[in-house]
Amino acid sequence: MTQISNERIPNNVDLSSDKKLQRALEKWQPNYLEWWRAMGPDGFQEKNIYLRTAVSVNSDGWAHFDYVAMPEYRWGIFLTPPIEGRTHHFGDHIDKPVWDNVPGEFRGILRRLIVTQGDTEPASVEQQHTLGKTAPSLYDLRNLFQVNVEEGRHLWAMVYLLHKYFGLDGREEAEELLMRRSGDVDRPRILGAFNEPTEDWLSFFMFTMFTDRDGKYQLGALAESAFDPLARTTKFMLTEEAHHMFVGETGIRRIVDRTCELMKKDPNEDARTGGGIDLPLIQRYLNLWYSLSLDLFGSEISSNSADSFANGLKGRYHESNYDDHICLNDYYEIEMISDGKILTESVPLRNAMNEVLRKSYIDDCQRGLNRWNAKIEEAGFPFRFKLPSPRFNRQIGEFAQVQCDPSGTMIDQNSWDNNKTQWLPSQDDVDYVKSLMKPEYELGKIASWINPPQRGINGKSFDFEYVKP
Ligand code: BYC
Ligand code: FE
Ligand code: FE
Repeated sequence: MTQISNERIPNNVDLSSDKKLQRALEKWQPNYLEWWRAMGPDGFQEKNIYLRTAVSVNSDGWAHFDYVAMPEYRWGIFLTPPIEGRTHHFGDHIDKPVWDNVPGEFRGILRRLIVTQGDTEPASVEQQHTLGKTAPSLYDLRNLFQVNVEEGRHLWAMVYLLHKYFGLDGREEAEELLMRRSGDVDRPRILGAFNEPTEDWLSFFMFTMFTDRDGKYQLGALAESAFDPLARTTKFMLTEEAHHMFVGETGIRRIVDRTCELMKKDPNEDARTGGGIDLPLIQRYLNLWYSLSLDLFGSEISSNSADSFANGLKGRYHESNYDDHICLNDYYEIEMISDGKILTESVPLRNAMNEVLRKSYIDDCQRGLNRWNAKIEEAGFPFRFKLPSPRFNRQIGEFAQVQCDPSGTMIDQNSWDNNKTQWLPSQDDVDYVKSLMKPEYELGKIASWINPPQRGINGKSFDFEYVKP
C-alpha cells in the first residue's frame, strides 16, 4: 500500500487514473487546508500529536499511529472494497444490481443526503475549535484532535462523492461545505445540533456520546444504500466513528467516577467541594444533548424518508436484521398531537423510517446510560441517570409545537419557563462548568473533575506524551 501514501491525496480509489477528478480535488485541497487552519483546533496547529491515520481499509491494521502536525495530516479517500454481485436489498428495486453511478432521477435526493452528511463533519470541528485550550489532560487533548482530523476526513469522503458523481453542482456544493459556519446567523450549518456552542469539555463528551452516535445510525443507514460508492465510503467511516463514541461514553464515565469519589470524601456528599461536577448537573447536560440529537433524525412522518427507502438510497440500521425489506404492508405507531391531546396513530411504515432509526438510536443511548449507572451503583449512591422522554425539548417533529417535561407530560409555557433550569443547563451550570475548565498539560496529570482512563491509546499508558510541547 506504499504507493497510496506517496500521492498528494492518499486514496484507494485509483484517483490518478482520473486526471480531471484528481485536478478538481487538488484544487479543493488548499481551500480545505485554509479552512482547517482557520476553523480547526485553535492554537495547536504546529504541535506534534500522536495520531492515527487511515492508510488502507484492511481490517488488520488500517490505522497507522505516529506523531504528526495536524495541517500535515494525510486526509485520504478510502472506500471498502466492492462486493461482487451486490444487489439492492430493500425497497422497490430489491434484488436488482446496485448502482455504481447516480441514476438521473435520484440525483437531487442523493445530493441532498450527501451534502447534509458532509455538512455535519466540518461543523463539529468548528464547534470544537477552542476546546484544546482547556483540555483536562494530554490524553484528552489528543483524543479531541483525533476526532477533529477524522471528521475532516469524513468531509473528504463526502466531497469525493460530490466531485466524482455530481459534476459542476457537486463542485459547487463542495465549496459551500467550506463556507457555512457553525452558529453563524447568516450562513449556519444545515442541522440544528451542529450550530450549538460546544465550549466546555462536559459538552464535548456529551456531543461525542449523543451527537456522534446520530452519526453512527445515519452512516449505518447510508451504508445500506444501493448507491454503492456511498455505501462503501460510509462503511469505512463507521470504523472511525466507534472511537468518537468511545471518547464520549468513557469521558462521561470518568467524570462520574470522579464525582462519586469526591462525594464519598465530602460529609454532605457534595462533589463540588473537591472541584467535581455533581450528578444532577451532568443529567441536565445529558437532557440537552440527547434532545438536540433526537432532532437530527428529522420528523416522525417524512415523505423524504419514504422516498429514500423506496428507492434503495437509505435503509434502516442493520437492514439485514429485519425480515421484511419492502415495508409496503406494515404500519408504525407514532405519537401525534391532536386538539391538545397526545394520540397514537398508525402510519405507513415507509413514512416512519426516521422514527424507526431514532428508536434504534434511543436503545443504544440507554445501553450507554446503563453503564454509567452501574458505576454510581458500585459507588453506593442511589442517583440514576435517565433519558428524558423523546417529547422533551424538541425543535423538530410533532413535539416541536408543545412543551413537555422530562417525563413526557405536556405542560404550558409558564411551567416550562419556571422549571426549565431544573431540566436543562442554567447559566449558573454553564458558569460553574466553565470555572473548572483549566488546562492540564503536564505529563501524567489530570484536572480535578475527571479521572484518568484505565488505559491509554494504542497500548500506551495514560502518562505517554500524546502531544509534544
Ligand atoms: N435541523 O422529512 P424531514 C454525523 C429538515 S451526524 C434542521 O423531517 P428528512 C456527525 C430537513 O432537512 C449524521 N433541519 O427530514 C456527528 C428537511 O429540509 P428540506 C448526519 C432539519 O429529510 C457528530 C425538512 O426539515 N447525517 O455524521 O427525512 C460529528 C423536513 O425534513 C432537521 C445525516 O443526517 C434538523 N435537526 O431527514 C460529526 C444523514 N431535521 O429538505 C458528524 C443525511 C430535519 O425540506 N441526512 N430537517 O429543506 C438525512 O438523512 C436527512 O436529511 C435527515 C432529515 C435525517 C437529516
Ligand atoms: Fe464524522
Ligand atoms: Fe464522529
